[in-house]
Amino acid sequence: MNSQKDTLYASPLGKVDGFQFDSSVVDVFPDMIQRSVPGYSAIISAIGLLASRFAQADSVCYDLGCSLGAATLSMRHKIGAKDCKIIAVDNSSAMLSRCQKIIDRDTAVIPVQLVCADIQDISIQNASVIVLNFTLQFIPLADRDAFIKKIYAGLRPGGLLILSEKLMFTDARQQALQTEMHHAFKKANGYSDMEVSQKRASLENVLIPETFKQHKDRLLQSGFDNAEVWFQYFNFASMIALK
Ligand code: GEK
Repeated sequence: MNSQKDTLYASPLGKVDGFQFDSSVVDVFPDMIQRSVPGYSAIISAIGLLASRFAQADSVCYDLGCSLGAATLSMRHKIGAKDCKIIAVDNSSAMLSRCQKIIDRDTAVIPVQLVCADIQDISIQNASVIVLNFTLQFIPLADRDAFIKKIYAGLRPGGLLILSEKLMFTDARQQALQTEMHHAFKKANGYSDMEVSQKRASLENVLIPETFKQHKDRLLQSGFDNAEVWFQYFNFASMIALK
């Protein structure tokens, strides 16, 4: 299942519609995320290492907003704890049906249950690892506090939340520089100025980033007593919080 090259925004679009995870995105998704999110592959690999350290016997590892299951596969190949299962959730049926095909071809033994649902509506229980790899940024701001509280409640003591997000910065010069460097990253990966600007327009009001402080404050208010950045590459970061 080879990924096609992402050319979705390569031609001028009179009006740029809001970004949707539909079948045209599914076909190019691995190429798109790799060329757009600095450090994506490093984060995916580290999710496997973290899961192998934190997955507890008889528990569930959740991959929320799983897309094509990259984080699920990384965990599935690294977890050694007995009787673990992975529940991977996405509300795009196009993503999930492609993800199912990818999981079916994978030979690792840990059971994976795919669920097509809004991650805010599922029950989260008996979790030792919860992954939100670039997904919270698509949840409405007003719903994020309640959602992170639900995650905290569903984690076992000793459990781990991995939260990767595009970040914003309160300092205007930092915000401008980090945005400029992200665009330079995309251009170095072959995207044109027009592709960068049309994609930015499509994500306006769809992907809503926050600052690290906003994330940390929410995690602390939700019950976690710690939250740190373990990885950052320009305005893309991955955080861990321990229950
Ligand atoms: C990866 N984690 O490759 N409920 C369920 N899924 C959702 C919701 C929601 N409310 N909102 C968005 N999604 C993946 C990458 S991509 C990140 C995650 C990106 C899903 C959406 O359908 C998409 O598949 C995913 O979250 C975000 O490690 O494209 O920037």
